[in-house]
Formats: sequence, C-alpha cells, structure tokens
Amino acid sequence: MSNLKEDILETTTKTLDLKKVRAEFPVLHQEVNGKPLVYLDNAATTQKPNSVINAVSEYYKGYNANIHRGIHTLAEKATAAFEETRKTVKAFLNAAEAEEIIFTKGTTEGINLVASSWGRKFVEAGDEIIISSMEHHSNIVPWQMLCEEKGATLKIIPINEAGEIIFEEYEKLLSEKTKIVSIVYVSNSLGTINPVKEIIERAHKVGAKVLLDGAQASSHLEIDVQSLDCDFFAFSGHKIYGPTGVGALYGKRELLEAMPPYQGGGEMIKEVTFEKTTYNEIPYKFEAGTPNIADVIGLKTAIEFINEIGKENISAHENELMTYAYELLKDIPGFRPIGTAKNKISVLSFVIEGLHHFDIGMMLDAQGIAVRTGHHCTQPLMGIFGIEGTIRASFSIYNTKEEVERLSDGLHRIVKMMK
Ligand code: C6P
Repeated sequence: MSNLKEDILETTTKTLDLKKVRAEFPVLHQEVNGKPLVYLDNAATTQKPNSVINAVSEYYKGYNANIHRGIHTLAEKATAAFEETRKTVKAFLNAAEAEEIIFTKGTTEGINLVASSWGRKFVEAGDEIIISSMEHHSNIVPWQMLCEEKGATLKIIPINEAGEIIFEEYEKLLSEKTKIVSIVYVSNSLGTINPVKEIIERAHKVGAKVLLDGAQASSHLEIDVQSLDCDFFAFSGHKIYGPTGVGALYGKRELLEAMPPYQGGGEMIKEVTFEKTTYNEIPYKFEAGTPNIADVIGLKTAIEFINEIGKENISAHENELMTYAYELLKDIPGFRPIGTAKNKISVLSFVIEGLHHFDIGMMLDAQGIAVRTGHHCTQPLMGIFGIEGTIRASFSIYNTKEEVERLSDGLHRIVKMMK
C-alpha cells in the first residue's frame, strides 16, 4: 500500500488507471451473471480492502482473546489493539477525548442509544424533537418510539424539490420546547449535504442538542465534531471500507456522563451487589458485554486506508464519476433524477418514468451491474417525491469511468427494449 496515495493522486488528476486501488479489493475481481462485476451500491456498503480483511483475520489467527478482563498476554494484546481503534476514531472525528467514543454496532445503534438513554432521561411530555424529511428510518423510528413513550412531539423539517431542507422552515420549528434536533449530515437517497453547522448553531440558541447521522458523510467528508459543535455523531464502519457490525457514537463528555447506561451487563459496571450496582466510567458505561473485538480492530485499518488516500481525493474522484454518469444518463427517455441539491455527494438516484425500478435493477444485475433499488429505508421521503423508490448508483474510490459507461450502456439498452 506504500505507493497507493501517489498512484491514486495520479489517477484522480489524470483520469484514470485505478488498477492499484482495485487490486486492494478482492471482491471486485469476479464475474456476476457471466459479466465482470460493476459494483455501484457503495452507499449501502463499501467493499473491503485486503488490509481490513487481513487485520480481522490476523486477530483471530494470532491473538483472539477477550478484552479488558484478562491479564494474560493475548488479552493484553487484544485490549491494546481495541483501544488503539478508539484513538484512531477520536482523530478521525477530531473529538477532544478518546473517552467520548463509544463502540456500537453501527449508526442505527448509535441513534438508538441516544434516544433511549439521553432521551428517556431528558425528554418529557410536551417537548419537541426535530428531524428532517430526508431521514433514514434509523433516525425516525427511535424518536417516534421515544415520543410515544414520553408524550413528546416529532417535528419534521420540509424540503424543496431539489431535496434541500428549507432553512427558514427549520428556524420556525425551533423553540424552547425543542429538546434535540437529530438530522442526517448527508442523505443516503438524495446525496444532499445538509448545512449542519448552521443547523447546530440555531439549535443551540434555543438550548437544544444536536445529533448528526453521519452514516453517509463519514466516507466522503472531513468530519470535525469540535468545529461543528455537534453533541452526538453516529457512523457505521461498513460504509467506510470497514467491517459490518461495528460503528461508533461520539458524544460530548458532559452529556455522556449525565446519561444512564443503555444496557446492563459485564464491562459497564464498577461494582455489583444484589442490592445495587455502580456504573463504570465513560465510554465503558455504554459498552456492556463482549464487544465486536475483531471488527473494531478492522475499523482502525479502514480509517487508515481512507487517511492514506485522503478524503478530498476520494470525493474528487467520486464526484467526477457522478457527473460523468449524469451526463451519460440524462438523455434516457423518462430519466428523472431524484435529489438535485447544489451541495451533494456521489449518489445518483433516479427513476425512469413508466418503468419499475425493481425491473431495471434486476435487468442491470443480469449484466453484472449492482445498484440499489427501492425506498432505501426512507419511505416518507419517497412519499414526498410521489414515488415508491428509485434506482440508486453510488460511487466509491475503486469505481472507474468504464464502469459508468457499462451502467449507461446497460440502461440505454433496457429502456430501448422495454419502452
Ligand atoms: N443506509 C443504504 O443503502 P446502519 O444500517 O446502522 O449501518 O446504517 C443505517 C443508516 C442510517 N443513516 C443513513 C443516512 C444511512 O444511509 C444508513 C444506512 C444504507 O442507504 C442501508 S439502508
């Protein structure tokens, strides 16, 4: 991997020979339905480089042991590797302290943790929680559950036709009743990058906390939780070239300390008697039970992979592919892009009027092209656009212009045949 950065820099500026990058991703080198795989479902999950796969397998082969419990050599080695990831995530998000990083299963668990622990303690009847129209179900349902339990109200920020939040409407929703604004940084269905810094500033003025759903943002944008001044930030490892089943929640120290534990069990305690339990310090207070040690270790390697290339180089390459794809697809009869925000990442969502997205997805798959079709876990958003779902092509560092051309050729052929 030593010359990887140089090679990629060369390719992002030159347009492109991504052989070196692609060589790092074994899954890409296969045929699907008799055709070379074109993987354009990166917003659902990215593929994993050899370094990540090796880090996970080296843990199992070389030093598999439970952490924080044993004093034997393997346990100490595993604990050290696990805690190294916490420091790497701290730097990745620019958090002030490693203790502000809690390992979770992913974004969904991070949001549920906040809704369940912070929400149960601080939200009361009559309070209001604000989310936006473009939220993933993971950032809707936990708040609905909390509102139902507490008698609080969920308020929804409307969006315009391009898929951008209407800021003035957001400002109107804010009041002293607002307890938390929980909003997606980058929409998975539209690609919209929300103006989160301004959203946070306004929320703080009325004393509300802000949680950012960073599931899509974390692989494309530099994240700086201190400069953003968000109160919580959740992301998933599997969307940033890391393993599935692991992610992290950032929370400001004073908030995490004021919150009750999310789950009870081993590791989150200081002392247990049958009468009473005292809880551990943060972050361990929120990490009950044996965690996903191997995948936490793999997450560190994934972040190193991103750091080595640089997010600005990753997003420059991805944006170039998205623009190219749009140019090739825009003249397809019935092509309608969904999500045309001025500020967006490399997610190209669209419908072809008169054709069902599932049919198109299946026919693309028959040509070895993987895209996601459906509502992308944003059913209310699809309702706003008056559709059931979209076809979504999402790009990553290892995708090529030739792959975009395969997508375009495939779609042109399908539409010609079906219309
Ligand atoms: N979006 C997609 O194809 P988990 O499943 O916990 O790792 O992430 C949930 C999640 C939360 N917020 C946003 C903005 C997301 O995009 C996702 C996951 C995938 O778009 C799977 S539905």
